[in-house]
Amino acid sequence: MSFKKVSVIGLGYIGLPTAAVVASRGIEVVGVDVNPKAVETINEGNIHIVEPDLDIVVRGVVSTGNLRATTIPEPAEAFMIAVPTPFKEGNSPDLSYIQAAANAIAPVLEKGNLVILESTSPVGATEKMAAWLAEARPDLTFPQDAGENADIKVAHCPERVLPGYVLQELVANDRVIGGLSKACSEKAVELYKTFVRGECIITNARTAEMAKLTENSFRDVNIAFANELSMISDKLKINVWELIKLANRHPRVNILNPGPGVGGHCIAVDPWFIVDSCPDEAKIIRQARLTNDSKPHYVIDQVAKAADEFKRPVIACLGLAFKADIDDLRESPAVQIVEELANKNIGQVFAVEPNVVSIPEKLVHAGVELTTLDLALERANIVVVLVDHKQFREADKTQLVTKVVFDTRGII
Ligand code: SAJ
Repeated sequence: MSFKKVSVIGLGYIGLPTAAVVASRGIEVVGVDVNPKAVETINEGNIHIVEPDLDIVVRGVVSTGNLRATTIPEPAEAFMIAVPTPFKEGNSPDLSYIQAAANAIAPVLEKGNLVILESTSPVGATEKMAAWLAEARPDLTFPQDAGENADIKVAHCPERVLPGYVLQELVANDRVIGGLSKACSEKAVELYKTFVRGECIITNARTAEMAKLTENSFRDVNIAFANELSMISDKLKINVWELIKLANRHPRVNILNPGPGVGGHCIAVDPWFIVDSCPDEAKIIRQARLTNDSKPHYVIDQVAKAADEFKRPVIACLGLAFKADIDDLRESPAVQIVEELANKNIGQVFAVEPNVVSIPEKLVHAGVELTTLDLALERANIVVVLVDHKQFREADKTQLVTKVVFDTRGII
């Protein structure tokens, strides 16, 4: 095996599963994270995020010594960077985490190393990362100047795993590998082949960056279509779920599901990277973002109108996560809806979220109470289904007959 020691920078929703899977192939993996608490948790064989079966894999590789976490980078043969790429004010990409990761690993880089950027990035980010590395290490050569013979190989290989199915998709999905040179791509393929069963397809870094943004924008645009249909259907007094089911009977139609909005750190963010690069051309992509971002306000207005019919109703909001069966509340439309409903002070707002033990401070401040499903259903006048968690899909729904129900996920 050509890679004996690999370092993963950023031990979050992508980095930790990647580190664990690489380690499970018998490679020594050093995970690096700026959060000492996460590092401590992982070194104890535990995990700080919710992802099915990840705890078992992490416990296994930590106990065999194949995975260890630290806050300070150390030399390795390959570095896989999986840090956040949020957007700044004005929806332009914030590359500061990538820059910080590059600066952190630069001192330990050695001739022959491979550096891979896995974080979803705007077109040109891998070239920028290589430039930051080169600036920090003038004693080494990099592909942008030295081409095929560079001391350090650099590639972009965007992560494409679906939260909730990360362990399966990490291994099964095809990977797009965009090196800054042919030699960079080939070296990256060698690394991914150690744990990926899918195909590793070589392209250049810019195309790999755009491929990832395209995948998520495709989904965003299609969800926006479904969300637009749901609002049209409300107005025309049509059940949107039935409508979509019928239209999807056509052999070439496959409409996605409407919802309370689009959340998470990926689909609600990545399309903006394309819009930021090509504002005049990316018209549909921008409109899809605006449509999906407007959906939570639409839900809030509907619920507020219904609340007007009661004297201080109990409003039970089912789900806070950004989608089903995960604990991730980042950029969640459900959180936004619950917070704004509570701030409107139109009733008592209960939140039910079986995947967390506490709710964000801003919700506590707004007066939201985290309750069990049973209590919420017993006390509620209005029920708002915001996430299609398994517990809600399987719950006895007879109690709902007497309530005003807003089912944004079509589970009822
Ligand atoms: N959603 C809908 N209707 C749908 C599908 C999703 O409203 O029909 C909502 C979800 O509820 C959620 C949001 O969209 O709020 C995003 O969920 P998702 O399941 O579509 O995607 P993510 O963000 O969990 O993961 C996506 C995936 N990308 C694609 O499917 C093209 C995943 O493969 C990527 O690796 C991930 O983004 C990422 O990290 O970029």
